[in-house]
Amino acid sequence: MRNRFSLKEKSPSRNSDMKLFPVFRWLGIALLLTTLLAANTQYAKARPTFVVTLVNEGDDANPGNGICATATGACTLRAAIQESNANPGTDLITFNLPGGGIHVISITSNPLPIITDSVTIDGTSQPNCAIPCIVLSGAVVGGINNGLTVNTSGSTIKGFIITSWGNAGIAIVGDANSIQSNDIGFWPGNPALLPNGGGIVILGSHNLIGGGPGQRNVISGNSIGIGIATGCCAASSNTIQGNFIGTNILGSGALGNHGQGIFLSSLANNSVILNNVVSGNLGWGIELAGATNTLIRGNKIGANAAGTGALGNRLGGIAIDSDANTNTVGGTANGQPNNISYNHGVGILVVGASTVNNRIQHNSIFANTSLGIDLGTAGVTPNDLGDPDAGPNQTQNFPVLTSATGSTFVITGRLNSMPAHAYTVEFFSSPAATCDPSGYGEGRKFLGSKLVTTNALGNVSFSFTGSIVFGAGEVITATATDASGNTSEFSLCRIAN
Ligand SMILES: [Ca+2]
Ligand SMILES: [Ca+2]
Ligand SMILES: [Ca+2]
Ligand SMILES: [Ca+2]
Repeated sequence: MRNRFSLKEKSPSRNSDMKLFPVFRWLGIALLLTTLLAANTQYAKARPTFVVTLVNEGDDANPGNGICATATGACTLRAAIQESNANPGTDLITFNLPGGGIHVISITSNPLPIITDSVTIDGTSQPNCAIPCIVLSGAVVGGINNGLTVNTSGSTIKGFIITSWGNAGIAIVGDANSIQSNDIGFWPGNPALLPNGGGIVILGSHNLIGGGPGQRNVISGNSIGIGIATGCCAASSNTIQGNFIGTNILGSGALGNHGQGIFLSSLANNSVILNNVVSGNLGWGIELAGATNTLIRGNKIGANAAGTGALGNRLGGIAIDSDANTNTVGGTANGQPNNISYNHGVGILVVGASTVNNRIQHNSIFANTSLGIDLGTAGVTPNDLGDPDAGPNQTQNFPVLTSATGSTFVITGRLNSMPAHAYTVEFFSSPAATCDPSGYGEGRKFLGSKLVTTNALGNVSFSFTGSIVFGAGEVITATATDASGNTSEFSLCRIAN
């Protein structure tokens, strides 16, 4: 339709030009032909949209005939999925349920069909909807079922409230699917949690949970928020971006998942956890239980979405354990550091004999009740001479600061670690009187870093001149990171003079 319309509109204005410029005339005709051909191709590929008009259940009477209809002629979500599965290629399922307010699709008999063929199921299509307004509830069917199981690639699920499923709200078995704009584990405005076992469980690769600001999922109140590779299946290169995990829909209050906000097993690799708010959970905000090559960047972990107040995770901010290695928390570019604050417990825990090469850089870590970074045994793990000890992050020795001068922004200190090795020393400031009771600090504001190399005895002294202002009384701290990415605990606090 759009192409025909544009053809009619453009023809009159081009007539005069055609007389003067035959080349343009032929070019114009060629363009029109191309447009028409494209329109025909589009038409040939056009696929039926299945419009769900009934919240009740009911099987499709004739899957594969291109029509979503039960025996009584209605299109239910169950029938639409059956028809989409039977109709090879990507279909679109939209909604036009009668009435306003919240529409509850309560599954009563069997779980919905597994999605086995690419589809977009768009809850945002429902008219008169304060998105999301369509509930997929497992409260009646009970059992250990998933709300939706995506066993295909290239599908999109968006705009639902998904509650009360014994297993996952959404389980993704396939690759390259997108899950966006859903509220999972609660009804907005309803104080009662209606948890799923897991909000979203990912067992495939290259899937996207969330995305830009309009694509945020709010995943709260479940046993765990998001699990990657939990139970089976190597899962690679999945992205969790821009979601609220453990908070209300505004990101202003806690609505914690009962366990971890995000949990990655040892079968998860190359995951990207970007720009989420992971706060208010009763377990860890994020646990990397053996996961490798994870990038954790730009998140608020323990703070509210505005970054102005406390919504601490109950066990701590991030746990890196079970031989998880080669993970990165933060980064050197704008937007990559995380805000890890207000957690009950440590900011970042690294434990396990072979849990190594976990780089922690440029983050803002503050107001956690225990250490900002804790390697191994709880509490400050003392430096060992020459740093031959192994263990989590090789139990990397931390620097010792000997002076910090507010008027010149000069920080001096020394590091003893492995002989003739290069280390990156990062410097941080925190407001006055915020040093941990242990005397060791956290690091609220990243001031800069300096690359140093130890001598044959493992010693190096350094003097760093920053460009970021700090004043007398502020708390100055530092970390050391070796070339493999083993980051230390924070140093003893040095109060700037
Ligand atoms: Ca049919
Ligand atoms: Ca420790
Ligand atoms: Ca060591
Ligand atoms: Ca050590």
